[in-house]
Order: sequence, then structure tokens, then C-alpha cells
Amino acid sequence: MHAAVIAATGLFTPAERVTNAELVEAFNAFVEIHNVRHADAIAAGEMEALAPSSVEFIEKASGIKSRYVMNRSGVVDPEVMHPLIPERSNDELSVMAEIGVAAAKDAIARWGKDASQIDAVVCAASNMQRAYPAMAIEIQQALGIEGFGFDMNVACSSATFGIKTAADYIATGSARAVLVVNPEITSGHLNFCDRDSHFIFGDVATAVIVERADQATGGWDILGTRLKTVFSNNIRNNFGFLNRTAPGSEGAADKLFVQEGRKVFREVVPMVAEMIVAHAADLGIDPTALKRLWLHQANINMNDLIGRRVLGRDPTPEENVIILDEFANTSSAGSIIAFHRAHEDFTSGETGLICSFGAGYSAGTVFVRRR
Ligand code: CO8
Repeated sequence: MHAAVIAATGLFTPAERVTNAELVEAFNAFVEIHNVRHADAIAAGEMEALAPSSVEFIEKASGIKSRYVMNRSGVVDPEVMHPLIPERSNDELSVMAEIGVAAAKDAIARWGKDASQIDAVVCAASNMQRAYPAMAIEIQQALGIEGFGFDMNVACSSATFGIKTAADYIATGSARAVLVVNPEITSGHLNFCDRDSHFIFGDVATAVIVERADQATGGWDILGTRLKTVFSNNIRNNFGFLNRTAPGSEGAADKLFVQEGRKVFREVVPMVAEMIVAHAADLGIDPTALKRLWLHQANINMNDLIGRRVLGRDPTPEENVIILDEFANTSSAGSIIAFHRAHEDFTSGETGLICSFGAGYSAGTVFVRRR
């Protein structure tokens, strides 16, 4: 068995950004148009009037202040209310592969080795823009990597499930280095007309290179990885290839992201905190001595609570890194952005935790130590 390290990470950030104020302005204009357009049905009690959104609610309930998006003009246009991303021909690099490649190139440059030394590509994200061929294989080809690639989807936990998969390939000798890519175009499956969730997500791509320890210089020892899933309907997206076989269901709200946010909050916080503490104990790590938590970035109150339960005290901003104020929830990429942005101050022997959680429910823990 070979030990594995996180050798490098990379980040792609879209050029366009939307603040809460801009998003709320568009949403409230949409609500006004909707309520006027359907005034008769609303007056007759056949339809409910929509209520406006508010910046104050968003910041207090989630901690989110802005988000990056692949397309801004559609998202802030009350007559459109979704990103506008033109379809590309089969001869062009697809948009999801493009942002995955950009993040991967950043990681490869930081790694300082040639892409030919990578043996496998895992594209792990909460949605794929098509069924096949796999995004991972397109990314593999664009980077000139031999070996194999495949897609996997574990919603917001996709990155940690991808890192665990990569570490297992390293352990068994199936690969010397694995590229895990998380291209998250969440704006494509977010319902910008839904007051409860229109503010939650943002677009981004991250990449992680996992390598055999005995050939790596520097990086982070992976001390342990653990995955957990428990079925729940509280976060769901029913979009899929069978939709067309159920006529009339195509435009329904559940074909985009839907959730019971309160229930998710209540159920996921204890599940994740217990998982972290139990995994740390099994590895002989004192969780209260962890230098840093790089948690999934869904909601600041969730991260505060998990941080408190794991560290046994109110975590400082350095101990519990928050990037969701700038990026919003970027699904699987969130904990990797946090790690990518805030690790330079670690010295050899210091330990931290990458942890993601989300739909499924699913959760993954990856304890790492600076080499
Ligand atoms: N503006 C003003 N008021 C609002 C708004 C709004 N936009 N939305 C709701 N309200 C009102 C409600 O009507 C309610 O009013 P009242 O009390 O009078 O009934 C009040 O505000 C409180 O509403 P909520 O109970 O819904 O608000 P919460 O405090 O629970 O906050 C959150 C809502 C922020 C959603 C919170 O519950 C939360 O963050 N929960 C955790 C969610 C989470 O972590 N989900 C993980 C999802 S990630 C994942 O795994 C999905 C992967 C797939 C990616 C999908 C990409 C699209």
C-alpha cells in the first residue's frame, strides 16, 4: 500500500459576479412582473402572490454577500432569471470541461510537474452538463493525460469523495498521481425564481492533485479519509433522462434544486460534527488541537456550529475559514477553495481537516498534515 499526499490545488473563478443587492433587485422586479401578470388568478385565489426577497435576510440567514457566475446578464434580467450559456458544437471544448481544465492547469502549474505524470482524472461535481462522454475524459484529452477518467456525482460532497477515490487508487498502485476536478456551474441548476434559495449558490471550479507520497516533494500527507451517506429527500433535484418519459413534468420546480433548508441545517450539523470527532479519534488526532477546518461552504451559521462542536470553543476566523461570503455555496468546490486560499501559514507537522457535506445526505472527511 502506498501513502497519498495532496500535492497541489487549483482554482478557476468566473469573471462575472453578482452581489446580493443586484440579485435581490432582479428577483423583486421579477416578483412585481409576476404578480401583475397573474393579478386575476391571484385575486381569484387560484395562485399565490410572490413575496419579495431581502438583502438583510440573505446575509443574516446565510452569511453570503456575493457570488461568481458564468453569466450575469441572464441572472439579473427579471424577464430571464437564469444564466445564458450558449450551446457549443461537439468540436469545441464544452463549458464545464473548460473551467475544469482552467482549474487543473492552475493546480498542475503549482505542482511543477508535467501533466503526463498523471494517470487518472476524476471529474467530481454536483451536476454534469451531459450524460456522456464523461466530462473527465474530455478534460483528460484536453490536458494530454493518458490512463483513464470518469465522472462522479455526490452533490456537495463530490470533492472529498473524489479525493478518497484518488487516495485509494494511489494506495493500491492503480495510479501514481490522480487529478480530481470539481467544475461547479451551480447557476445552471438553481431556481433564481425561488425566494427560499435564489441566493444560495455560485459558480467556480477547483482541482486537486493527489500523488504517491514516495514521489512527492512537499504537499500534505493524507492521514485518513472517511465517507458517509444517509438517504434524505430534504435536498433534491429530479432533473434526469426519464423526465421526457413523464409528459408534463419538464418545467416543474423540482427539476431544479429544491431543499428543506431548516431540516438540512438541523440534521446535517450533528451528523457531520459527530463524524469528524469519531474519525479524529480513530486516527489518534485530538480535534481540539486542529490548526484549521476547511469546511463545506453552505451557511456561516452551520460552519460556526460545527466548528464549535469539533474544536470545543468558538473558532477564530483563522481556525474556521469562511469564503462563502465572497463565493456563496459552490457545492463540492467550497471546502477546496477554503483550503486553496488559506494554507500557506502551515508549518511541517501541523494538521487540518477538509470536510464536505450536502445532498444525499453525504459527508466526507479528509485529515491532512503539512509535510
Ligand atoms: N428574503 C426574505 N425573507 C425570506 C427569504 C428571502 N429570500 N427566504 C425566506 N424568507 C423568510 C421565510 O419566508 C421565513 O419567513 P417566516 O418566518 O415568516 O415564515 C423566514 O424568512 C425564515 O425562512 P427559513 O426558515 O427558510 O430560513 P432559514 O433561517 O432556515 O435560512 C437557509 C434558510 C439559508 C437556506 C438555511 O436554512 C440553510 O442554509 N440551511 C442549510 C442548507 C444547506 O446547507 N444546504 C445544503 C445544500 S448544498 C447541496 O448538497 C446541494 C448540492 C447540489 C448543488 C445545487 C446547485 C444548484
